[in-house]
Amino acid sequence: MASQSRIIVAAAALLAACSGSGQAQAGGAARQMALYRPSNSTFYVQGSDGKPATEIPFGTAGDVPLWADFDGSGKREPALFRKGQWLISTHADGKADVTFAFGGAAGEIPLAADIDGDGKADLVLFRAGEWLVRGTRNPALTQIFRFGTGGDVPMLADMNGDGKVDLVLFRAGQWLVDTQRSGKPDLTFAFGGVAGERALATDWDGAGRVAPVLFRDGTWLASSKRDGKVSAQASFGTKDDVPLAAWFPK
Ligand SMILES: [Ca+2]
Ligand SMILES: [Ca+2]
Repeated sequence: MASQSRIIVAAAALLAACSGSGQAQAGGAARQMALYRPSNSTFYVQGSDGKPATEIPFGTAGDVPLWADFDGSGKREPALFRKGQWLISTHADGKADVTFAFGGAAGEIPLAADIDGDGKADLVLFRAGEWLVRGTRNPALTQIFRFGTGGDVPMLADMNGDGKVDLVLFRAGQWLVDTQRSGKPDLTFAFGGVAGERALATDWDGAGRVAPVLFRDGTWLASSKRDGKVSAQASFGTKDDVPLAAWFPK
């Protein structure tokens, strides 16, 4: 398929630039998985060192967790979206040292990824097919993209490996990717579709190729070839956890 040949041309730049895709952490090729547990408002970060997951208590009931490189340091940090307030813990210590106000309407879904390409995650709100972007290059300007509809699960990741973050939707087992930000999917594939699963797009193998991943009650399933088949899996977390990123360098 033509789409697969494009996938292979993965730029290493996206590792640093694309916080929506499971970017590399600075300073080494450590495996990492991250999730959020709403029941105790805690981030859990699992490394490859055999130690128990790092726990970062941060948030309160109703917060939406985010995991992105907001300050361009090359490392992701935990953040929360709370009714239009963005609370960022730059030092990953559970203290919100940077805050923004953006959004707050009912039903919107917050996302964070570097849309404008300056290395810092931008604030994004998905409102039933509208993507509102408050970029770090020009925070005074809100960019708007249209792609998808209410009920879609939105994601931001560089699916075609050209170094630019793409708009991604998960819709009942179908993945729709708009790499041109044109409002139309130009890359589609099927993976998943089981009730209760959560979808994320992440740089699973650390090679800069973003894989679709499904999280089912603590089991992570990746489909590196995007052929609908599970190519790798891992266990981390449990039911009701929110998967944030997985990175498994070879
Ligand atoms: Ca940015
Ligand atoms: Ca792209």
